[in-house]
Amino acid sequence: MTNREIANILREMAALYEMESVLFKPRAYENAAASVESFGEELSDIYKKEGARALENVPGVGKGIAAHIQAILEKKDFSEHVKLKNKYPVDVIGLTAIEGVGPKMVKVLWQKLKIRTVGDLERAARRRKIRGLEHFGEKTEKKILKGISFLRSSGGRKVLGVALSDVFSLRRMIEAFSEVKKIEITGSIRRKKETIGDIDILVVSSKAARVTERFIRLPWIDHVYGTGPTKTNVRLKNGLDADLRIVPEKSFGAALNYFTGSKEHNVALREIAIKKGLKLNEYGLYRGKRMIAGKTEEEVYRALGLRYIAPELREMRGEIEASRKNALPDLIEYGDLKGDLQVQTDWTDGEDSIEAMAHAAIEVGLRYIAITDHTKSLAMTGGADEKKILRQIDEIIKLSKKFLKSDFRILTGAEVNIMKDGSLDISDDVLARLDVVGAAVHSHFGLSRAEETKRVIRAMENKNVDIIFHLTGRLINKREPIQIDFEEILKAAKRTGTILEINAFPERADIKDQYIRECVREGVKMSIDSDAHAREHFKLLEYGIAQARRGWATRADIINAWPVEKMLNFLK
Ligand code: DGT
Ligand code: CA
Ligand code: CA
Ligand code: ZN
Repeated sequence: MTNREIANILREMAALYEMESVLFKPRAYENAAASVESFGEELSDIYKKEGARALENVPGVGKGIAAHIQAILEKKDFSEHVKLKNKYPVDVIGLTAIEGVGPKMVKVLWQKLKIRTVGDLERAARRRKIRGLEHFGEKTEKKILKGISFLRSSGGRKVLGVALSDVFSLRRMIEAFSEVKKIEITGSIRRKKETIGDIDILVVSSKAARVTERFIRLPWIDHVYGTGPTKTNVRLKNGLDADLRIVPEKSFGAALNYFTGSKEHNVALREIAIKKGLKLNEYGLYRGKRMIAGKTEEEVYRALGLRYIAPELREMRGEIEASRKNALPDLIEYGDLKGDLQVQTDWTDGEDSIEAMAHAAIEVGLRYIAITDHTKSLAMTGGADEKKILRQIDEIIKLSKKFLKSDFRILTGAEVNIMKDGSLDISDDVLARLDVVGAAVHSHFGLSRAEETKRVIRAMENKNVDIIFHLTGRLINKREPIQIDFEEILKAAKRTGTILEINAFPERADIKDQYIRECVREGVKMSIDSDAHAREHFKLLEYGIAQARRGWATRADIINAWPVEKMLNFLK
Protein backbone atom coordinates (compact mmCIF):
# COMPACT_ATOMS: atom_id res chain seq x y z
CA MET A 1 0.00 0.00 0.00
CA THR A 2 1.42 3.35 -1.02
CA ASN A 3 0.75 6.64 0.68
CA ARG A 4 -1.52 7.54 -2.21
CA GLU A 5 -3.62 4.42 -1.82
CA ILE A 6 -3.97 5.00 1.92
CA ALA A 7 -4.85 8.64 1.33
CA ASN A 8 -7.53 7.66 -1.18
CA ILE A 9 -9.27 5.43 1.34
CA LEU A 10 -9.14 8.18 3.99
CA ARG A 11 -10.43 10.70 1.50
CA GLU A 12 -13.27 8.42 0.55
CA MET A 13 -14.04 8.00 4.23
CA ALA A 14 -14.28 11.79 4.57
CA ALA A 15 -16.83 11.88 1.75
CA LEU A 16 -18.79 8.95 3.17
CA TYR A 17 -19.01 10.61 6.57
CA GLU A 18 -20.21 13.74 4.89
CA MET A 19 -22.93 11.75 3.14
CA GLU A 20 -23.92 10.53 6.58
CA SER A 21 -23.96 14.14 7.85
CA VAL A 22 -21.44 13.28 10.54
CA LEU A 23 -19.92 16.44 11.99
CA PHE A 24 -16.18 17.26 12.16
CA LYS A 25 -14.98 13.84 10.98
CA PRO A 26 -15.03 14.68 7.26
CA ARG A 27 -12.59 17.50 7.86
CA ALA A 28 -10.32 15.36 10.02
CA TYR A 29 -10.15 12.57 7.42
CA GLU A 30 -9.67 15.02 4.59
CA ASN A 31 -6.74 16.57 6.43
CA ALA A 32 -5.19 13.25 7.31
CA ALA A 33 -5.51 12.19 3.66
CA ALA A 34 -3.76 15.32 2.43
CA SER A 35 -0.91 14.96 4.84
CA VAL A 36 -0.48 11.21 4.26
CA GLU A 37 -0.38 11.90 0.55
CA SER A 38 2.38 14.46 0.82
CA PHE A 39 4.33 12.70 3.56
CA GLY A 40 8.00 12.32 2.70
CA GLU A 41 8.28 8.66 3.64
CA GLU A 42 6.20 5.59 2.83
CA LEU A 43 3.89 4.82 5.76
CA SER A 44 4.25 1.12 5.05
CA ASP A 45 8.02 1.42 5.70
CA ILE A 46 7.48 3.45 8.87
CA TYR A 47 4.98 0.91 10.12
CA LYS A 48 7.29 -2.02 9.34
CA LYS A 49 10.26 -0.39 11.01
CA GLU A 50 8.72 1.43 13.96
CA GLY A 51 5.21 0.07 14.48
CA ALA A 52 1.77 1.62 14.71
CA ARG A 53 2.68 4.35 17.21
CA ALA A 54 5.06 5.93 14.72
CA LEU A 55 2.14 6.53 12.34
CA GLU A 56 0.93 9.22 14.74
CA ASN A 57 3.92 11.34 13.74
CA VAL A 58 2.16 12.15 10.51
CA PRO A 59 0.47 15.55 10.94
CA GLY A 60 -3.28 15.23 11.29
CA VAL A 61 -3.09 11.53 12.18
CA GLY A 62 -4.20 10.81 15.73
CA LYS A 63 -4.70 7.56 17.54
CA GLY A 64 -7.95 6.64 15.80
CA ILE A 65 -6.85 7.27 12.25
CA ALA A 66 -3.47 5.64 12.96
CA ALA A 67 -5.33 2.46 13.92
CA HIS A 68 -7.28 2.63 10.65
CA ILE A 69 -4.06 3.07 8.69
CA GLN A 70 -2.66 0.05 10.48
CA ALA A 71 -5.73 -1.94 9.40
CA ILE A 72 -5.31 -0.70 5.83
CA LEU A 73 -1.68 -1.82 5.83
CA GLU A 74 -2.50 -5.20 7.38
CA LYS A 75 -5.84 -6.01 5.77
CA LYS A 76 -6.23 -3.49 2.96
CA ASP A 77 -9.16 -1.71 4.64
CA PHE A 78 -10.80 -0.86 7.97
CA SER A 79 -14.20 -1.89 9.17
CA GLU A 80 -15.96 1.50 9.40
CA HIS A 81 -14.98 2.20 5.82
CA VAL A 82 -16.13 -1.23 4.61
CA LYS A 83 -19.45 -0.73 6.35
CA LEU A 84 -20.18 2.66 4.79
CA LYS A 85 -18.90 1.49 1.43
CA ASN A 86 -21.47 -1.30 1.54
CA LYS A 87 -24.17 1.19 2.32
CA TYR A 88 -23.08 3.46 -0.55
CA PRO A 89 -21.43 1.33 -3.26
CA VAL A 90 -20.68 4.35 -5.42
CA ASP A 91 -17.61 5.97 -6.96
CA VAL A 92 -17.79 8.93 -4.63
CA ILE A 93 -14.27 10.16 -5.45
CA GLY A 94 -14.95 10.09 -9.18
CA LEU A 95 -18.35 11.71 -8.83
CA THR A 96 -17.22 14.47 -6.51
CA ALA A 97 -14.39 15.27 -8.92
CA ILE A 98 -17.11 16.87 -11.04
CA GLU A 99 -17.41 20.57 -10.32
CA GLY A 100 -20.56 21.26 -8.33
CA VAL A 101 -21.10 17.67 -7.19
CA GLY A 102 -20.57 17.10 -3.48
CA PRO A 103 -21.03 14.07 -1.22
CA LYS A 104 -24.54 15.08 -0.21
CA MET A 105 -25.59 15.23 -3.83
CA VAL A 106 -23.96 11.85 -4.48
CA LYS A 107 -26.10 10.41 -1.70
CA VAL A 108 -29.33 11.67 -3.23
CA LEU A 109 -28.27 10.52 -6.69
CA TRP A 110 -27.65 7.05 -5.32
CA GLN A 111 -30.82 6.84 -3.28
CA LYS A 112 -33.16 8.22 -5.94
CA LEU A 113 -31.59 7.17 -9.22
CA LYS A 114 -29.14 4.39 -8.25
CA ILE A 115 -26.27 6.37 -9.79
CA ARG A 116 -22.91 4.76 -9.00
CA THR A 117 -20.48 6.14 -11.56
CA VAL A 118 -19.72 9.23 -13.62
CA GLY A 119 -21.05 7.31 -16.64
CA ASP A 120 -24.36 6.66 -14.86
CA LEU A 121 -24.63 10.31 -13.97
CA GLU A 122 -23.94 11.46 -17.50
CA ARG A 123 -26.62 9.15 -18.89
CA ALA A 124 -29.16 10.28 -16.32
CA ALA A 125 -28.42 13.94 -17.02
CA ARG A 126 -28.75 13.46 -20.76
CA ARG A 127 -32.09 11.75 -20.24
CA ARG A 128 -33.12 14.77 -18.17
CA LYS A 129 -33.69 12.74 -15.07
CA ILE A 130 -31.74 15.03 -12.75
CA ARG A 131 -34.04 18.01 -13.14
CA GLY A 132 -36.93 15.96 -11.80
CA LEU A 133 -35.29 15.51 -8.41
CA GLU A 134 -36.29 17.74 -5.56
CA HIS A 135 -33.92 20.75 -5.12
CA PHE A 136 -32.04 19.97 -8.35
CA GLY A 137 -33.56 21.64 -11.38
CA GLU A 138 -32.50 22.19 -14.95
CA LYS A 139 -29.63 24.48 -14.05
CA THR A 140 -27.95 21.84 -11.91
CA GLU A 141 -28.43 19.26 -14.63
CA LYS A 142 -26.72 21.46 -17.19
CA LYS A 143 -23.94 22.30 -14.78
CA ILE A 144 -23.31 18.60 -14.17
CA LEU A 145 -23.01 17.90 -17.90
CA LYS A 146 -20.66 20.84 -18.31
CA GLY A 147 -18.56 19.62 -15.39
CA ILE A 148 -18.29 16.12 -16.86
CA SER A 149 -17.27 17.39 -20.26
CA PHE A 150 -14.70 19.71 -18.71
CA LEU A 151 -13.25 16.80 -16.75
CA ARG A 152 -12.94 14.78 -19.95
CA SER A 153 -11.41 17.63 -21.95
CA SER A 154 -8.42 17.76 -19.61
CA GLY A 155 -7.22 14.76 -21.65
CA GLY A 156 -6.00 12.90 -18.63
CA ARG A 157 -3.37 15.49 -17.78
CA LYS A 158 -2.76 15.62 -14.05
CA VAL A 159 -2.12 18.63 -11.87
CA LEU A 160 1.59 18.72 -10.99
CA GLY A 161 1.14 19.15 -7.27
CA VAL A 162 -1.47 16.41 -7.13
CA ALA A 163 0.59 13.85 -9.05
CA LEU A 164 3.87 14.59 -7.35
CA SER A 165 3.45 12.41 -4.28
CA ASP A 166 3.01 9.39 -6.56
CA VAL A 167 6.04 10.46 -8.55
CA PHE A 168 8.13 10.58 -5.38
CA SER A 169 6.86 7.18 -4.27
CA LEU A 170 7.73 5.64 -7.62
CA ARG A 171 11.11 7.28 -7.57
CA ARG A 172 11.86 5.86 -4.15
CA MET A 173 10.94 2.35 -5.29
CA ILE A 174 13.29 2.51 -8.24
CA GLU A 175 16.02 4.22 -6.28
CA ALA A 176 16.00 1.24 -3.93
CA PHE A 177 17.24 -1.11 -6.70
CA SER A 178 20.92 -1.75 -6.02
CA GLU A 179 21.65 -1.61 -9.77
CA VAL A 180 20.46 2.01 -9.99
CA LYS A 181 23.33 4.44 -9.77
CA LYS A 182 21.44 7.66 -10.40
CA ILE A 183 17.85 8.61 -10.99
CA GLU A 184 16.17 11.80 -12.11
CA ILE A 185 12.59 12.66 -12.98
CA THR A 186 12.61 14.50 -16.30
CA GLY A 187 10.02 15.77 -18.81
CA SER A 188 7.36 18.27 -17.89
CA ILE A 189 7.68 17.37 -14.20
CA ARG A 190 11.25 18.68 -14.10
CA ARG A 191 10.13 21.77 -15.98
CA LYS A 192 7.39 22.14 -13.30
CA LYS A 193 4.62 22.54 -15.80
CA GLU A 194 1.26 23.10 -14.09
CA THR A 195 -0.11 19.86 -15.54
CA ILE A 196 1.77 16.78 -16.64
CA GLY A 197 1.03 14.16 -19.28
CA ASP A 198 3.15 11.34 -17.90
CA ILE A 199 6.13 10.56 -15.69
CA ASP A 200 9.52 10.43 -17.41
CA ILE A 201 12.19 8.65 -15.42
CA LEU A 202 15.87 8.62 -16.28
CA VAL A 203 18.17 6.08 -14.69
CA VAL A 204 21.92 5.55 -14.87
CA SER A 205 22.88 1.92 -14.59
CA SER A 206 25.32 -0.50 -16.11
CA LYS A 207 22.78 -3.29 -15.66
CA ALA A 208 19.87 -2.03 -17.74
CA ALA A 209 18.25 -5.42 -18.27
CA ARG A 210 18.11 -6.11 -14.56
CA VAL A 211 16.66 -2.66 -13.76
CA THR A 212 14.00 -3.11 -16.43
CA GLU A 213 13.06 -6.51 -15.12
CA ARG A 214 12.64 -5.20 -11.59
CA PHE A 215 10.77 -2.12 -12.78
CA ILE A 216 8.08 -4.01 -14.68
CA ARG A 217 7.51 -6.25 -11.68
CA LEU A 218 6.72 -3.40 -9.33
CA PRO A 219 3.24 -3.84 -7.86
CA TRP A 220 2.32 -0.39 -9.18
CA ILE A 221 2.54 -1.43 -12.81
CA ASP A 222 -0.82 -2.08 -14.38
CA HIS A 223 0.23 -2.75 -17.94
CA VAL A 224 3.46 -2.79 -19.97
CA TYR A 225 3.02 -1.08 -23.35
CA GLY A 226 6.48 -1.94 -24.52
CA THR A 227 9.89 -2.79 -23.22
CA GLY A 228 13.37 -2.87 -24.74
CA PRO A 229 16.98 -2.81 -23.62
CA THR A 230 16.99 0.88 -22.60
CA LYS A 231 13.39 2.01 -22.84
CA THR A 232 10.19 0.85 -21.18
CA ASN A 233 6.70 2.35 -21.28
CA VAL A 234 4.04 1.39 -18.78
CA ARG A 235 0.68 2.33 -17.41
CA LEU A 236 0.52 2.61 -13.63
CA LYS A 237 -2.41 1.54 -11.52
CA ASN A 238 -3.04 5.15 -10.57
CA GLY A 239 -3.90 5.83 -14.21
CA LEU A 240 -0.69 7.66 -15.10
CA ASP A 241 1.75 6.51 -17.77
CA ALA A 242 5.45 6.30 -17.05
CA ASP A 243 8.47 6.12 -19.37
CA LEU A 244 11.70 4.66 -18.08
CA ARG A 245 15.00 5.27 -19.90
CA ILE A 246 18.29 3.79 -18.86
CA VAL A 247 21.57 5.31 -20.00
CA PRO A 248 25.26 4.83 -19.20
CA GLU A 249 26.87 7.31 -16.83
CA LYS A 250 28.81 9.17 -19.49
CA SER A 251 25.56 10.10 -21.26
CA PHE A 252 23.65 11.23 -18.19
CA GLY A 253 23.79 14.99 -18.90
CA ALA A 254 22.83 14.66 -22.54
CA ALA A 255 19.98 12.29 -21.69
CA LEU A 256 18.79 14.50 -18.85
CA ASN A 257 18.73 17.41 -21.24
CA TYR A 258 16.96 15.49 -23.98
CA PHE A 259 14.27 13.95 -21.77
CA THR A 260 13.64 17.15 -19.84
CA GLY A 261 12.57 18.86 -23.04
CA SER A 262 10.61 20.66 -24.04
CA LYS A 263 10.63 19.14 -27.48
CA GLU A 264 10.82 22.61 -29.02
CA HIS A 265 13.75 23.56 -26.81
CA ASN A 266 15.54 20.33 -27.83
CA VAL A 267 15.02 21.03 -31.51
CA ALA A 268 16.54 24.50 -31.10
CA LEU A 269 19.57 23.08 -29.28
CA ARG A 270 20.08 20.49 -31.98
CA GLU A 271 20.02 23.19 -34.65
CA ILE A 272 22.65 25.18 -32.80
CA ALA A 273 24.79 22.05 -32.66
CA ILE A 274 24.40 21.48 -36.39
CA LYS A 275 25.44 25.06 -37.12
CA LYS A 276 28.61 24.42 -35.16
CA GLY A 277 29.28 21.24 -37.12
CA LEU A 278 28.27 19.10 -34.14
CA LYS A 279 25.65 16.49 -33.49
CA LEU A 280 23.46 16.40 -30.36
CA ASN A 281 21.32 13.48 -29.22
CA GLU A 282 20.36 11.78 -25.98
CA TYR A 283 23.78 10.10 -25.75
CA GLY A 284 25.96 13.14 -26.07
CA LEU A 285 27.31 16.02 -28.11
CA TYR A 286 29.62 14.78 -30.87
CA ARG A 287 32.15 16.16 -33.27
CA GLY A 288 32.28 13.40 -35.85
CA LYS A 289 32.57 10.24 -33.81
CA ARG A 290 34.19 11.89 -30.83
CA MET A 291 31.99 12.77 -27.87
CA ILE A 292 32.85 16.28 -26.65
CA ALA A 293 30.20 16.73 -23.94
CA GLY A 294 27.38 14.80 -22.29
CA LYS A 295 28.18 13.78 -18.75
CA THR A 296 26.49 16.85 -17.32
CA GLU A 297 23.90 19.25 -18.71
CA GLU A 298 26.12 22.21 -17.86
CA GLU A 299 28.87 20.99 -20.17
CA VAL A 300 26.39 20.43 -23.00
CA TYR A 301 25.16 24.03 -22.79
CA ARG A 302 28.70 25.33 -22.43
CA ALA A 303 29.91 23.43 -25.48
CA LEU A 304 27.03 24.95 -27.44
CA GLY A 305 28.14 28.43 -26.43
CA LEU A 306 25.22 28.92 -24.04
CA ARG A 307 24.72 29.68 -20.37
CA TYR A 308 22.96 26.98 -18.39
CA ILE A 309 19.19 27.31 -18.70
CA ALA A 310 17.00 26.33 -15.73
CA PRO A 311 14.49 23.56 -16.62
CA GLU A 312 11.52 25.81 -15.80
CA LEU A 313 12.54 28.12 -18.66
CA ARG A 314 12.88 25.50 -21.38
CA GLU A 315 9.69 26.27 -23.26
CA MET A 316 11.02 28.18 -26.27
CA ARG A 317 9.90 31.51 -24.96
CA GLY A 318 13.13 33.35 -25.67
CA GLU A 319 15.38 31.45 -23.27
CA ILE A 320 17.94 30.47 -25.90
CA GLU A 321 18.41 34.04 -27.09
CA ALA A 322 18.66 35.26 -23.50
CA SER A 323 21.16 32.56 -22.67
CA ARG A 324 23.34 33.42 -25.63
CA LYS A 325 23.32 37.10 -24.67
CA ASN A 326 23.92 36.33 -21.02
CA ALA A 327 20.57 37.95 -20.27
CA LEU A 328 18.81 35.15 -18.42
CA PRO A 329 16.89 36.31 -15.35
CA ASP A 330 18.36 35.72 -11.92
CA LEU A 331 15.37 33.54 -11.01
CA ILE A 332 13.81 33.51 -7.59
CA GLU A 333 15.10 30.44 -5.72
CA TYR A 334 13.12 27.82 -3.85
CA GLY A 335 14.24 29.08 -0.44
CA ASP A 336 13.74 32.75 -1.15
CA LEU A 337 10.35 33.54 0.37
CA LYS A 338 10.39 35.49 3.62
CA GLY A 339 6.65 35.67 4.13
CA ASP A 340 3.27 34.39 3.09
CA LEU A 341 0.46 36.86 2.45
CA GLN A 342 -2.53 34.54 2.28
CA VAL A 343 -3.21 32.39 5.32
CA GLN A 344 -6.58 31.16 6.63
CA THR A 345 -7.18 30.09 10.20
CA ASP A 346 -9.85 28.49 12.37
CA TRP A 347 -11.48 31.91 12.59
CA THR A 348 -13.09 30.85 9.30
CA ASP A 349 -12.56 27.79 7.11
CA GLY A 350 -8.95 27.09 8.11
CA GLU A 351 -8.05 24.15 10.29
CA ASP A 352 -5.59 25.67 12.76
CA SER A 353 -5.30 28.62 15.12
CA ILE A 354 -3.40 31.79 14.28
CA GLU A 355 -0.71 30.77 16.72
CA ALA A 356 -0.35 27.27 15.25
CA MET A 357 -0.08 28.71 11.76
CA ALA A 358 2.61 31.11 12.94
CA HIS A 359 4.63 28.29 14.46
CA ALA A 360 4.29 26.22 11.31
CA ALA A 361 5.44 29.18 9.22
CA ILE A 362 8.51 29.62 11.41
CA GLU A 363 9.27 25.95 10.95
CA VAL A 364 9.47 26.28 7.19
CA GLY A 365 11.72 29.31 7.53
CA LEU A 366 9.28 32.17 6.99
CA ARG A 367 9.72 35.51 8.82
CA TYR A 368 6.16 36.80 8.54
CA ILE A 369 2.61 35.83 7.58
CA ALA A 370 -0.55 37.80 6.97
CA ILE A 371 -3.73 36.33 8.42
CA THR A 372 -6.32 36.69 5.68
CA ASP A 373 -9.51 34.96 6.70
CA HIS A 374 -12.56 35.05 4.45
CA THR A 375 -15.18 37.75 4.88
CA LYS A 376 -18.89 37.72 5.52
CA SER A 377 -20.37 37.18 2.08
CA LEU A 378 -18.73 33.75 2.05
CA ALA A 379 -21.13 32.57 4.71
CA MET A 380 -20.30 28.90 4.29
CA THR A 381 -16.74 29.55 5.50
CA GLY A 382 -17.98 31.48 8.53
CA GLY A 383 -16.60 34.61 6.88
CA ALA A 384 -15.81 37.52 9.17
CA ASP A 385 -17.84 40.71 9.38
CA GLU A 386 -16.38 44.06 10.43
CA LYS A 387 -16.77 43.31 14.12
CA LYS A 388 -15.03 39.97 13.86
CA ILE A 389 -12.17 41.50 11.87
CA LEU A 390 -11.64 44.13 14.58
CA ARG A 391 -11.62 41.39 17.20
CA GLN A 392 -9.07 39.47 15.20
CA ILE A 393 -6.85 42.54 14.93
CA ASP A 394 -6.85 42.78 18.74
CA GLU A 395 -6.09 39.10 19.04
CA ILE A 396 -3.16 39.36 16.61
CA ILE A 397 -1.72 42.35 18.44
CA LYS A 398 -1.86 40.36 21.66
CA LEU A 399 -0.42 37.22 20.10
CA SER A 400 2.35 39.14 18.39
CA LYS A 401 4.00 39.79 21.74
CA LYS A 402 4.66 36.08 22.06
CA PHE A 403 6.59 36.15 18.81
CA LEU A 404 8.73 39.19 19.54
CA LYS A 405 11.58 37.02 20.73
CA SER A 406 11.66 34.99 17.55
CA ASP A 407 11.45 38.20 15.52
CA PHE A 408 8.48 36.79 13.63
CA ARG A 409 5.69 39.10 12.47
CA ILE A 410 2.02 38.26 12.28
CA LEU A 411 0.32 40.78 10.04
CA THR A 412 -3.38 41.52 10.09
CA GLY A 413 -5.37 41.04 6.92
CA ALA A 414 -8.40 39.68 5.15
CA GLU A 415 -9.45 37.99 1.94
CA VAL A 416 -12.36 40.22 1.05
CA ASN A 417 -14.91 39.13 -1.45
CA ILE A 418 -15.35 40.99 -4.73
CA MET A 419 -19.08 41.26 -5.28
CA LYS A 420 -20.75 40.99 -8.68
CA ASP A 421 -20.44 44.73 -9.28
CA GLY A 422 -16.85 44.99 -8.06
CA SER A 423 -17.71 46.42 -4.67
CA LEU A 424 -16.30 44.76 -1.56
CA ASP A 425 -18.14 43.16 1.32
CA ILE A 426 -16.23 44.98 4.09
CA SER A 427 -16.34 48.69 4.79
CA ASP A 428 -13.36 50.87 3.93
CA ASP A 429 -12.76 52.17 7.44
CA VAL A 430 -12.15 48.62 8.66
CA LEU A 431 -10.05 47.65 5.64
CA ALA A 432 -7.90 50.71 6.26
CA ARG A 433 -6.87 49.26 9.61
CA LEU A 434 -5.47 46.04 8.17
CA ASP A 435 -1.83 45.50 7.20
CA VAL A 436 -2.65 43.45 4.11
CA VAL A 437 -5.92 43.39 2.17
CA GLY A 438 -6.41 40.77 -0.51
CA ALA A 439 -9.51 40.82 -2.68
CA ALA A 440 -10.78 37.85 -4.64
CA VAL A 441 -13.56 36.63 -6.88
CA HIS A 442 -15.48 33.72 -5.35
CA SER A 443 -18.74 33.82 -7.29
CA HIS A 444 -20.28 34.91 -10.61
CA PHE A 445 -17.57 33.12 -12.58
CA GLY A 446 -19.60 33.19 -15.76
CA LEU A 447 -19.95 36.92 -16.51
CA SER A 448 -18.78 38.36 -19.81
CA ARG A 449 -15.14 39.28 -20.31
CA ALA A 450 -15.95 42.96 -20.07
CA GLU A 451 -17.97 42.54 -16.88
CA GLU A 452 -15.38 40.35 -15.14
CA THR A 453 -12.56 42.70 -16.08
CA LYS A 454 -14.52 45.70 -14.88
CA ARG A 455 -15.40 44.23 -11.51
CA VAL A 456 -11.83 43.21 -10.76
CA ILE A 457 -10.52 46.62 -11.80
CA ARG A 458 -13.07 48.31 -9.58
CA ALA A 459 -11.70 46.28 -6.67
CA MET A 460 -8.14 47.26 -7.63
CA GLU A 461 -9.16 50.89 -7.52
CA ASN A 462 -10.10 50.62 -3.87
CA LYS A 463 -7.26 52.32 -2.04
CA ASN A 464 -7.22 49.65 0.64
CA VAL A 465 -6.89 46.65 -1.67
CA ASP A 466 -3.23 45.63 -1.82
CA ILE A 467 -3.41 42.32 -3.64
CA ILE A 468 -5.77 40.51 -5.99
CA PHE A 469 -5.82 36.90 -4.84
CA HIS A 470 -6.12 34.06 -7.41
CA LEU A 471 -7.18 36.43 -10.16
CA THR A 472 -8.91 34.05 -12.55
CA GLY A 473 -10.49 31.70 -10.01
CA ARG A 474 -9.70 28.63 -12.06
CA LEU A 475 -9.43 25.14 -10.58
CA ILE A 476 -7.38 23.12 -13.03
CA ASN A 477 -9.43 20.23 -14.51
CA LYS A 478 -12.42 21.43 -12.51
CA ARG A 479 -13.41 24.98 -13.16
CA GLU A 480 -12.59 27.28 -16.05
CA PRO A 481 -10.92 30.62 -15.30
CA ILE A 482 -13.13 33.69 -15.47
CA GLN A 483 -12.75 35.47 -18.76
CA ILE A 484 -10.58 38.48 -18.35
CA ASP A 485 -8.76 41.10 -20.39
CA PHE A 486 -5.33 40.68 -18.90
CA GLU A 487 -3.85 43.69 -20.68
CA GLU A 488 -6.43 45.87 -18.98
CA ILE A 489 -5.75 44.23 -15.62
CA LEU A 490 -2.03 44.91 -16.04
CA LYS A 491 -2.66 48.54 -16.82
CA ALA A 492 -4.93 48.89 -13.81
CA ALA A 493 -2.40 47.13 -11.58
CA LYS A 494 0.26 49.61 -12.63
CA ARG A 495 -1.98 52.61 -12.28
CA THR A 496 -3.31 51.63 -8.84
CA GLY A 497 -0.18 49.95 -7.44
CA THR A 498 -2.03 46.68 -6.90
CA ILE A 499 -0.14 43.42 -6.57
CA LEU A 500 -1.21 40.25 -8.35
CA GLU A 501 -0.95 37.01 -6.46
CA ILE A 502 0.60 33.77 -7.63
CA ASN A 503 -1.55 31.36 -5.67
CA ALA A 504 0.51 28.25 -4.94
CA PHE A 505 -2.37 25.88 -4.27
CA PRO A 506 -1.69 23.16 -6.87
CA GLU A 507 -5.13 23.18 -8.52
CA ARG A 508 -5.16 26.95 -8.67
CA ALA A 509 -1.67 27.90 -9.86
CA ASP A 510 -3.27 31.26 -10.47
CA ILE A 511 -2.03 33.48 -12.16
CA LYS A 512 -0.53 31.23 -14.81
CA ASP A 513 3.05 31.38 -16.06
CA GLN A 514 2.44 33.49 -19.19
CA TYR A 515 0.66 36.11 -17.10
CA ILE A 516 3.55 36.15 -14.65
CA ARG A 517 5.91 36.78 -17.53
CA GLU A 518 3.82 39.75 -18.60
CA CYS A 519 3.85 41.15 -15.08
CA VAL A 520 7.64 40.83 -15.04
CA ARG A 521 7.87 42.65 -18.36
CA GLU A 522 5.57 45.43 -17.22
CA GLY A 523 7.04 45.80 -13.77
CA VAL A 524 3.85 44.75 -11.99
CA LYS A 525 4.80 43.19 -8.67
CA MET A 526 3.49 39.86 -7.45
CA SER A 527 3.23 37.86 -4.24
CA ILE A 528 3.52 34.08 -3.93
CA ASP A 529 1.03 32.80 -1.36
CA SER A 530 0.19 29.33 -0.11
CA ASP A 531 -3.51 30.04 0.55
CA ALA A 532 -2.87 27.78 3.54
CA HIS A 533 -5.94 26.36 5.22
CA ALA A 534 -3.88 24.11 7.53
CA ARG A 535 -0.41 23.95 9.04
CA GLU A 536 1.02 21.57 6.47
CA HIS A 537 0.03 23.82 3.55
CA PHE A 538 3.07 26.08 3.78
CA LYS A 539 4.91 23.36 1.89
CA LEU A 540 2.79 24.24 -1.12
CA LEU A 541 4.68 27.50 -1.53
CA GLU A 542 7.23 25.68 -3.64
CA TYR A 543 4.65 25.17 -6.41
CA GLY A 544 4.12 28.90 -6.47
CA ILE A 545 7.85 29.48 -6.70
CA ALA A 546 8.04 26.97 -9.55
CA GLN A 547 5.28 28.84 -11.34
CA ALA A 548 7.05 32.16 -10.74
CA ARG A 549 10.26 30.74 -12.18
CA ARG A 550 8.37 29.55 -15.25
CA GLY A 551 7.28 33.17 -15.60
CA TRP A 552 10.91 34.38 -15.40
CA ALA A 553 10.39 36.12 -12.05
CA THR A 554 13.28 37.29 -9.87
CA ARG A 555 13.29 38.21 -6.19
CA ALA A 556 12.71 41.81 -7.16
CA ASP A 557 9.36 40.88 -8.73
CA ILE A 558 8.00 39.07 -5.68
CA ILE A 559 7.18 41.30 -2.73
CA ASN A 560 7.15 38.54 -0.12
CA ALA A 561 10.70 37.63 -1.04
CA TRP A 562 11.49 40.99 0.55
CA PRO A 563 12.00 41.80 4.24
CA VAL A 564 8.77 42.69 6.00
CA GLU A 565 9.37 46.47 6.30
CA LYS A 566 10.23 46.87 2.65
CA MET A 567 7.21 44.78 1.70
CA LEU A 568 4.85 46.79 3.93
CA ASN A 569 6.18 50.09 2.61
CA PHE A 570 5.40 48.96 -0.88
CA LEU A 571 1.72 48.24 -0.16
CA LYS A 572 -0.88 50.93 -0.68
P1 DGT B 1 3.97 15.94 -21.13
O1 DGT B 1 4.37 14.55 -20.82
O2 DGT B 1 2.93 16.05 -22.15
O3 DGT B 1 3.59 16.72 -19.92
O4 DGT B 1 5.24 16.70 -21.74
P2 DGT B 1 6.76 16.25 -21.81
O5 DGT B 1 7.53 17.45 -22.18
O6 DGT B 1 7.15 15.54 -20.59
O7 DGT B 1 6.79 15.29 -23.08
P3 DGT B 1 7.04 13.74 -23.25
O8 DGT B 1 6.73 12.95 -22.06
O9 DGT B 1 6.35 13.35 -24.51
O10 DGT B 1 8.60 13.62 -23.56
C1 DGT B 1 9.57 13.90 -22.57
C2 DGT B 1 10.68 14.68 -23.19
O11 DGT B 1 11.38 13.85 -24.15
C3 DGT B 1 10.22 15.87 -23.99
O12 DGT B 1 10.02 16.99 -23.17
C4 DGT B 1 11.36 16.05 -24.95
C5 DGT B 1 11.81 14.64 -25.23
N1 DGT B 1 11.21 14.15 -26.48
C6 DGT B 1 10.21 13.27 -26.58
N2 DGT B 1 9.92 13.06 -27.89
C7 DGT B 1 10.75 13.85 -28.60
C8 DGT B 1 10.95 14.10 -29.99
O13 DGT B 1 10.29 13.55 -30.85
N3 DGT B 1 11.92 14.98 -30.32
C9 DGT B 1 12.68 15.61 -29.38
N4 DGT B 1 13.60 16.47 -29.77
N5 DGT B 1 12.52 15.41 -28.09
C10 DGT B 1 11.57 14.54 -27.70
CA1 CA C 1 6.22 13.68 -19.84
CA1 CA D 1 6.92 10.62 -21.78
ZN1 ZN E 1 -10.30 29.97 1.55
